[in-house]
Amino acid sequence: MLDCLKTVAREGKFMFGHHDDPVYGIGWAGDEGRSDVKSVCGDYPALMSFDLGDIELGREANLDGVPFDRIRREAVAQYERGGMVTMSWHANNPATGKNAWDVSDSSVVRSVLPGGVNHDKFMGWLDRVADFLNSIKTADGRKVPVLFRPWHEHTGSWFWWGQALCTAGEYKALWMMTYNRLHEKGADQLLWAYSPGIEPADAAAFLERWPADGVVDLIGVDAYQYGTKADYMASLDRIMAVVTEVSKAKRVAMALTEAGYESIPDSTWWTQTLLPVISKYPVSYVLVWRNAHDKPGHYFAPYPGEPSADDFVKFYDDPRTVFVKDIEACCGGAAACRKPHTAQIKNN
Ligand code: BMA
Repeated sequence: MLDCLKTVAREGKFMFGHHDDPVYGIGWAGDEGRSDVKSVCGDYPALMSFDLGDIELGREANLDGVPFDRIRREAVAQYERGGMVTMSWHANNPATGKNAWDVSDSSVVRSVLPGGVNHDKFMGWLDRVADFLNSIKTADGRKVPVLFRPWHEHTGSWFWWGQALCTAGEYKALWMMTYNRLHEKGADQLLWAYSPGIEPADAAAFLERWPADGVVDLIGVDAYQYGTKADYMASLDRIMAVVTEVSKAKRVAMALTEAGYESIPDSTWWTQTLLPVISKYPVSYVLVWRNAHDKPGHYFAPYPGEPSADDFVKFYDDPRTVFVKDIEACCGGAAACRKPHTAQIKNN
């Protein structure tokens, strides 16, 4: 999977990704074989993203109501069609029992570290994450590789693991504890993505909470448009230059781990805002957030009849974008990357 991500960027292309792509969209929820992106351009995204929030509580469905069984099934299907899967985790606040956005207390990260009052409970949460990820297997028992993206947007202060809510040392310890526990549970099929927000002013600030070399495979940022096109293009350009510098220094892949313009109030956003900036940098993928079926106006990808849909088709047709049908030609696909090297040698 890492080979694929790197190959795509080396060829001057990037994969398109969409959160919760095959499980709901505008005007539908739970249908099989459906995707707003596919309805618009005839192809699934190369990368699909899902969220693990609420798995730690042992729930059947995640924080947005998507059953974990369905997520597992869709992750396997995406892998088998040659595509990639990434997962974020909006983990509940382990101290207060409220959600990930509860920032009422700045001792929460400390409380889950060794010696903290919530440590034992939290290790149980990590085990549930590991068990779920390890359960995502093909029919012949191969674990599906997943780009895991925990503790994201941590340079902002809206999640309990955010900048003002813990020290750099505590954040790093949280990352390492997560990494080590998942490895102890055998989750060696994962790649790890480190994705702050747009806050870091330079490479040093970007690396302030860098957990350690060797425990991150891909870096990126979550960067949404809120203001004008010019402001967004300038801020995206600035932060992608920082990400590129860090990616070269640390020899890790890079991406735009979340992006979008809620309700897409710009009918040429895909080819006139996103593409011109992103094409300047060696990104492996660009991922847009979900098309909520139950939150009016909360969508980031087009759907049939949506005003930016025609522009999205141009974006799809651009030789630089990679969707699932392109991925096989580009790098052989995620499944090919998982072939053991010895088997490849024997076959040659
Ligand atoms: C946010 C919003 C929320 C959602 C959360 C986790 O950005 O989309 O509605 O619950 O992500 O997916």
